[in-house]
Amino acid sequence: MKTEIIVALAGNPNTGKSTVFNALTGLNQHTGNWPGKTVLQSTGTYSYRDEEFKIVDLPGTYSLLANSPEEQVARDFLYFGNPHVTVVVADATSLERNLNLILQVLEITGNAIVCLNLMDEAKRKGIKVDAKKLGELLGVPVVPTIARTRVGLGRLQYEILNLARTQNREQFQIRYSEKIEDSITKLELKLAAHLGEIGNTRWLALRLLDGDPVVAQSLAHYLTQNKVAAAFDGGERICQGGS
Ligand SMILES: Nc1nc2c(ncn2[C@@H]2O[C@H](COP(=O)(O)OP(=O)(O)O)[C@@H](O)[C@H]2O)c(=O)[nH]1
Ligand SMILES: [Mg+2]
Repeated sequence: MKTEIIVALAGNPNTGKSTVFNALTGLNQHTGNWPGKTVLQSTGTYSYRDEEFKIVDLPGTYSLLANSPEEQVARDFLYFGNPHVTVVVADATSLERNLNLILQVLEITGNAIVCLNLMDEAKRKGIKVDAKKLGELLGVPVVPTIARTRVGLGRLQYEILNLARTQNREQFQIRYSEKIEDSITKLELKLAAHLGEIGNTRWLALRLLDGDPVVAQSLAHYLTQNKVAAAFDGGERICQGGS
């Protein structure tokens, strides 16, 4: 059987995430709760150019740092679920606010695409966004869309497939002060020894330096189970959840 390409859909509330999700998956949807949480989980599937995609509509969040159950679900899935591609749906009319989440996602994964939605609203308000330039600055594809009328969704599907096949080698990185960078390096070495292939030890080190209790707990859970596949791999358990 062919492996499915797992796509996570992240974004602030009201950016058109569900509209994108519905447009891509149509009736091929499944809803339930995230394991152990009262947070709604929607997954769906679609085919494109002979590939099968499983798309996970994450809860809408403004950040991945605070501690609401929604933010925990989104963050854990992006990190431990290790999706092949993460699409961040952003509101073109308030890019600055949306960039907060975009940058946090890019610190977790370089395999990301920005879906710059509500382009019609932006135009109506006289807001111009240079998608190409933004893509160059962030190092990921930026696809302008009007999800409500499906404008740009063809290109979005194409970019998802393309990224799933190539995977982004150069990840966007925020440099911190020397002292923090030193601590990150030390922690990363220790984490790499335990985690091996799970990757992005830099992000984990940053969260541990934040003193983030939830990440520490998720990490402990992950290490004790070390059944990566059973817990999160490719979203298997997530996608089997629910009714
Ligand atoms: N004008 C316009 N409205 C949109 C677009 N995409 C979504 N919407 C509308 O924005 C509202 C919020 O969309 P929804 O998909 O529920 O957002 P979510 O909270 O991110 O899941 C709905 O009324 C959608 O119909 C778009 O590109 N342009
Ligand atoms: Mg929604």
